[in-house]
Amino acid sequence: MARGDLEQLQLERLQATVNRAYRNVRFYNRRFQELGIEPEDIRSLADVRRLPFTTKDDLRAAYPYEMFSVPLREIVRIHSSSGTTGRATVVGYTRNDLRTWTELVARVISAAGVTQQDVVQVTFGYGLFTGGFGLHYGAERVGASVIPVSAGNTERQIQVMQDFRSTALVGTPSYALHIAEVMREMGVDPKELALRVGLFGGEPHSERMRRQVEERLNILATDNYGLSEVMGPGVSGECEYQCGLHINEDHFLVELIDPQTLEPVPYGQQGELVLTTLTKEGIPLLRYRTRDLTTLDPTPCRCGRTNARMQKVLSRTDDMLIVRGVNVYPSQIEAVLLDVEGVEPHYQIILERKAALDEMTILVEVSSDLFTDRMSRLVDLEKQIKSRMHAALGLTPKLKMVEPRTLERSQGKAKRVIDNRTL
Ligand code: DLL
Repeated sequence: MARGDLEQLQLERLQATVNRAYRNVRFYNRRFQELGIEPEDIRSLADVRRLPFTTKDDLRAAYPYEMFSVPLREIVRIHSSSGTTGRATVVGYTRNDLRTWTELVARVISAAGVTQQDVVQVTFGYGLFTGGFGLHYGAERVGASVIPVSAGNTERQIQVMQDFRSTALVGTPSYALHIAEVMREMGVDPKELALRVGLFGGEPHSERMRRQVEERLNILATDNYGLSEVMGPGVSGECEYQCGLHINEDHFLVELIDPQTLEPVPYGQQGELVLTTLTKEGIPLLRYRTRDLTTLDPTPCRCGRTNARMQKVLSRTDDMLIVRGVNVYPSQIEAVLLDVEGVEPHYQIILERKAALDEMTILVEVSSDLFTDRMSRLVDLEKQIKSRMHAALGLTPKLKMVEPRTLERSQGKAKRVIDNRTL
């Protein structure tokens, strides 16, 4: 779609969404009154900036159904966030919402090159988490043969992969690496499998981590992004060129803001992604602050798609760690570690406070031959990582090198940071 046509469609849909939110959701009605605006004030796409922001806390306060803009009898599906970082948030879908969701995930899956010829193995959990059901229906919509294995039981996953000749793997990137590891232990050669493509999402993973997944499973790995509050997976996804995630802009209006000043950030610069839903009926969201940091590129892609692309999400405004006053993102630590030969893509960051001082320890798995070799190699590696950490972060963490398979593996999203400080 040409930009002009897209913008016209977006404006019509934005106006409808604003009307729906204003009339049916008390929270928005109140916020409009506080701001002294009415739906009729939204005359252009730029007017989106006059609308109120919505945050995760607003959704929490509305628990469970206060944000719904339709009566419960029109809601046909309910999902929820896990609530690990606070009270859970609940999302409801109307029949049309489910249709849209399916369609948008199908786009993401098609962009990765998956067709009705493919056998898609879904390793996301089926449950309140949106990953399993979201990818499942999208893959069915494409016409692929879908295997709903769900999360866990890694040996069985591999057995299924062998016997059913799965060609596409769906899950978190960290679980994909774990599958590769168990394959090696079982003596299964990925080259002998039918697997050719992987659709990964739900958690950040660096470019280097992606390459490791690709090498170890002998596949092309694409990244896809979404969040349950806004819909689940299907917000954006990469095509086979792997150069940014195409945003489904006909259903989501994107803005990028400076998380401190809340002012817009120009193309190419990093900012917090803010999304306004354009077609959702169950829970229309205006200017939802995702806390995810990215950059936007509005230029058309080599693949021919004209919608804007967002760069891989590597960090969030709320995952920044402050260690002895130094700001550190886990993604920076991952970047340093995976750049060093001999380091495995499994690590954990542990924070403690000793005598009023922060202490950061990084547990990192290194290849097993390092433990059987001369001790000096391990010492050299440690020195090398420390000096690179110092250069990149401005601080030198403690390092603990451990043997492969020491750190706990997750079957869903990996837990990289354990903060034991009582601040
Ligand atoms: O993780 C939805 C999803 C499922 C997306 C499966 C893709 C595949 P939530 O559990 O609500 O929803 O978590 C949303 O996870 O705000 C990001 O911080 C992070 N996230 C999701 N996808 C990616 C990704 C699902 N591809 C939160 N890269 C988001 C980086 C991601 N972070």
